[in-house]
Amino acid sequence: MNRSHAPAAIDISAPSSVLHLGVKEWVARIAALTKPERVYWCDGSQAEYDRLCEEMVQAGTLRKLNPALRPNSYLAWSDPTDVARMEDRTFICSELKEHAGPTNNWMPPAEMRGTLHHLFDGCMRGRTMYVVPFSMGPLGSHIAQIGIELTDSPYVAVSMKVMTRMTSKVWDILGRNGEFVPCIHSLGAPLGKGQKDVPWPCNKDQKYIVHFPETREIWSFGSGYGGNALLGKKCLALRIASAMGRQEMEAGGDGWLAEHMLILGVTSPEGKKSFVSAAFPSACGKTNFAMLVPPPAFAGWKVTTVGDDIAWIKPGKDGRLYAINPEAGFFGVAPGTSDKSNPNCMASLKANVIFTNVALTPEGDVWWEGMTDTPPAELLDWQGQPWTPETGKAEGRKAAHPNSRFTVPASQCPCIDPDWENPQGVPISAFIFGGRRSNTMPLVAEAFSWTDGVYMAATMGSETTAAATGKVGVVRRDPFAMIPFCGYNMADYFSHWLKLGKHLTHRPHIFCVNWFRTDANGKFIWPGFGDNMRVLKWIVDRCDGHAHAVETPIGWVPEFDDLEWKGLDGFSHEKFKAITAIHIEDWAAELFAHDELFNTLKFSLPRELALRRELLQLTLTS
Ligand code: O2Y
Ligand code: MN
Repeated sequence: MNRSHAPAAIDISAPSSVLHLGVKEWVARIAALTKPERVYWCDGSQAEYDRLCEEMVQAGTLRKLNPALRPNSYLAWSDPTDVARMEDRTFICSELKEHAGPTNNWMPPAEMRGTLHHLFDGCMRGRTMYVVPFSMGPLGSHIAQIGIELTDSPYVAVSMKVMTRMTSKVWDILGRNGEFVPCIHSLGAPLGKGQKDVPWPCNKDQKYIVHFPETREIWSFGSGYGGNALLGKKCLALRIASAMGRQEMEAGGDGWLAEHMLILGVTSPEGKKSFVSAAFPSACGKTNFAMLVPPPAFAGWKVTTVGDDIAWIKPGKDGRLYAINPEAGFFGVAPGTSDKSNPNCMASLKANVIFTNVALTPEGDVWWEGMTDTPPAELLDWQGQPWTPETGKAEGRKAAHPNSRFTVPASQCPCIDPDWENPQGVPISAFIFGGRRSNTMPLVAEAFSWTDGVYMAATMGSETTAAATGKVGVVRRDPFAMIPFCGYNMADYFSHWLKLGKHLTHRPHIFCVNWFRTDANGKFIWPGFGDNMRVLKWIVDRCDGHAHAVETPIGWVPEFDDLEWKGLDGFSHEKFKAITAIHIEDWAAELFAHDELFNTLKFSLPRELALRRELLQLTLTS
């Protein structure tokens, strides 16, 4: 990093409400290392957000959208090399390699600290270092955690206001010696004297997203995008938090779960309310499910959203599990989101949004593939280039980047649950695990037991899509949809789930779902979207003990007449059979793939899971 000319002494003094000496010392230490031009302590106010956004408009990072069409909203176009999370640059630096496990990148902590020290030395030169105090989860909730992010990106600072509870009230919660997770982020793009900045600074050569689970620290270098840079989300709320939840059980406490799960509420016409939490890998319609609109035939049923991506789940004194959404906003994928696929999401996006890497219309609004059936006649694409439907098609060029995003307060969602900020959390009746599978997995199945459910989730797989990988239909194992997000050894994570379940007196039921079985022409058989309500109703009815099911080798499944079909007249018994049948040949290959996964994790794989696999093999072949 650039180490030329020592910076003049800068004012790092904290606001008077910061009483925590550890925080002040840490900020001073990181400022001395990174050498910013100034340090700014954020208060999380609307005035501060508006001012930082205006400064970014002046700098060319943001474009203000037409206030008549999209009030108080902005568009950012990132550097084309900085468009997504980078799993190959993400590290879990536990003292022992086996504690990170075979599914994480690992480096010895001392070696990584040396690398980071070198990279961060002078990396904020010419920039402002923002001190961002935030709470993941409602302020003061016993399930919430405090983080402080130091970042040289104003885009990150304003995005953190949307995605977390970013407020100077955090200083009161911390007091003189409260615990916090230190998160250090730099774009890795220092500015020399008089050097003109670019709209989206980042480091094109070096990127590191590093977690130290034992000391609970996060260091991120080189990227200003999404999960690489908004460190409260994947880094804290999943990787560090998952390790914390297990450490607390290993230390003799109850332990808890940090999961890549949405949380939703389902209310029946009789007013009976249940909450479920569901994990899906990417490209499975997770946000659509979180904001599901029941079909007209389900008059009186209501689905409400507690969270769209992450759940923190703790045992309560009553032996049940309670979940909070640690986030305050949605950072969702734009392409494919429309009034048809997700009207609640579209309604959330009417104002106060930061869009990233979507296309710009001549009227000063946004557009992305799938937003409307007919694209606008002309646009500027996500790289600022003129785009028309014709040139887009001829050149195979999308108007919006496939991973383009919206950042929006969750409070704007019309179906937000009244309890979404309840500090006690909401009681979970069911866990649902889904994947994208053209065959093998049935529409829905309920596990026979907690252990069987953990097996179902541990062996989850999902087929790749062209948008995500370029390759279509390759099954990737993604246990619990946590492969990129577990902050420790995945096999130990399975054990943690098994142990936690043993201590519960009221265990949630566990289900797997698959909306994506295809027919001989490769067409989806199940209509999905709002019709997933039919499956959701069966799930909550099963939890209440009044829905029929039949036993299969993989779990309890509904018969045709066990689902509500009102309003879906064309769905025949044959189609139902095609999405629920268990084919022995498919399952032979599936069990082989489970074995491969378990082999990778064999050093600490819980015996229960290996035994469950054997039993499944026997029942499927006998
Ligand atoms: O590419 C990114 O940085 C965002 S990834 C993301 C964002 C919101 C919710 N989930 C995800 C994910 O990768 O699971
Ligand atoms: Mn996610």
